[in-house]
Amino acid sequence: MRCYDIFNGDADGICALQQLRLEEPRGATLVTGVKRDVRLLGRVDARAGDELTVLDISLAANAVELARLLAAGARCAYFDHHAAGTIPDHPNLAARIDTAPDTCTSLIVDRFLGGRRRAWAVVAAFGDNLPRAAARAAAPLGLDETGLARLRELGEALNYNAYGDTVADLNYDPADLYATLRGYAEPRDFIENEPVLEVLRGAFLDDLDRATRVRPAYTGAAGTVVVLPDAAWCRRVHGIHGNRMAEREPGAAHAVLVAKEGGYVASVRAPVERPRGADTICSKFETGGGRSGAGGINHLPEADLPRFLAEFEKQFRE
Ligand SMILES: [Mn+2]
Repeated sequence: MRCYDIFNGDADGICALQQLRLEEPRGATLVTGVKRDVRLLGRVDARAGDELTVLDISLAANAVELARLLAAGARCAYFDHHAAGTIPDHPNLAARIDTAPDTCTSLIVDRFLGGRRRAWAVVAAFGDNLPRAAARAAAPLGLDETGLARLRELGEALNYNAYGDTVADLNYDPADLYATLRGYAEPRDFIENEPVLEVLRGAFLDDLDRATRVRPAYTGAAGTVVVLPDAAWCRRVHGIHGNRMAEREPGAAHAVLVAKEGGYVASVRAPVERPRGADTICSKFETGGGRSGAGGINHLPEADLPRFLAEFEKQFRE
């Protein structure tokens, strides 16, 4: 019998596993990746009797592979908070899925464990940008303001670490990060004894500082468009940079483009105060789409940049 621990490489996935394995240690093959790499079950080749623990990746995105593994006779404990689609009714599947907007996988695991590793769930909730849920969960721990702030910093740092196109873009491979974490029962001791938080905070501030220094490709009545170069730090920080700009200037639209071979990956945010039109502009390009408040284009060919800037101006000029 072999065990596989399959988890999203962000704060939520790592802290969900941390809680479970502190309670029930087991040697398992770790399967993880960057935050957006959610189709992790495709990498697992399990046989009858093997045990899979799956954390913080959408069941909908893994449905075909999950069916394959269950049919092979594997047993699967599945914890998640993303839209699941149809949950298979299979005797070897124990699915604990809650898509409530104020929960995350680590809080679901916390409930499952009766709160026995609560501090890690608090770290994860902060990492998943659920500060109110995190503070609620932290209440029984009796932390002072500094103690709570440290958990928040760790959650946000672990979350930042997971952004990139491939593991090579990241400061730490999430599997290594978990291997370092697993020796610590309490996040407080991890923070004090390992350099990880300091390293990630420094890297984050560095990335953000570099992004802030890039002069916009367009500024006008509609908002701001920034084009970042083809580099690992840009793939790590472009989303957070976009959020920060949007919060600072809620009346304006924003787009962040990251250069890659032959073109750009684009993310577009409608003005926070008028969250409409991001999907409209992105859909005008072949690989674009999204929601009204935020959209993206997977591959914006280099030659289409002028047309993108014109559409941006037209869409968001009031
Ligand atoms: Mn999550």
